[in-house]
Amino acid sequence: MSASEYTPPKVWTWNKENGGRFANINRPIAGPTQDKELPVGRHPLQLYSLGTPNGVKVTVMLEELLALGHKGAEYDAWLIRIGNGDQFGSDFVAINPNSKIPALLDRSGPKPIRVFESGAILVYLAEKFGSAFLPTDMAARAECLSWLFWQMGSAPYLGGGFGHFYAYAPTKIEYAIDRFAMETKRQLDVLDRRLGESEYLAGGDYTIADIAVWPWYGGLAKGLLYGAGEFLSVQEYKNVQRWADQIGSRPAVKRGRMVNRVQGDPASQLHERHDASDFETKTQDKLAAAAE
Ligand SMILES: N[C@@H](CCC(=O)N[C@@H](CS)C(=O)NCC(=O)O)C(=O)O
Repeated sequence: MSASEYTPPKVWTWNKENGGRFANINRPIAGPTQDKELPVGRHPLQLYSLGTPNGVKVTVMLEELLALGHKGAEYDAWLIRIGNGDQFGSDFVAINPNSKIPALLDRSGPKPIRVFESGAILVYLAEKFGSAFLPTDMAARAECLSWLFWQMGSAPYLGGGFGHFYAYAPTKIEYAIDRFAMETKRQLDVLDRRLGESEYLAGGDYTIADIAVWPWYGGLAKGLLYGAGEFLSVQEYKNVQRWADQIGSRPAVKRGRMVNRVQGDPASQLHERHDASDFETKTQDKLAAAAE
């Protein structure tokens, strides 16, 4: 049935056959589907995640904290394969009742602290490590949190709206693609104007706002999301391009992007991270060579 022929019934019911990428993991109910224990490593921070834009925010933050010398930011990063439904396992749901990566468990205190939602995780880590990458001056802090929350509110239009209908939906619906392409370009223009007046989103300093926005809009600007660079004419956003390159060249960002990554060049994929040396020895190309 084409989009124009569809008349919604009086009461919506779950049609498992609706197709599209991720249709196999989408459900209209919450909660765990299976009893499943999560592994626990030796570090205080346990991260359960995947190298998507939302996951990358947290691994970049942890690598930046370690680069600043915060040894307490050592972490074990475990892979949650959302395509296999790992996010519906009982232990994972106990950390994130919303069943989405990233999810963090801080085991450094007497009682483990769970943190879910990438924005909340960034603020939690910033506060845990002396307001790192989160300004303490009231005005700069307000600007930083404003851009952080801008990302949390805006990216679903990019991912769930534009990305879904442009790249994943089983049929190309012009109305939906037009609507979300327009909004995505408007968001890129919002960023471009801001980055035309200041080096980073919150002002002169690199903050958790940049860490949150970069994996989504930096990725989009560099043509890495949904194969949509040309379609959205991303080269036009010169200030976003400058900022995306600047952040992408940071060593901690390069490392953070590798963690829990399961696609692309095998040399760029570190499925699990338990030690700083893993970047040199445990990427998929090295593991494959060692297994030969
Ligand atoms: N607002 C959440 C979004 C998290 C999110 O959408 N995660 C996706 C991967 S990027 C996920 O786990 N999807 C699995 C599912 O929907 O079942 C955050 O920022 O943490």
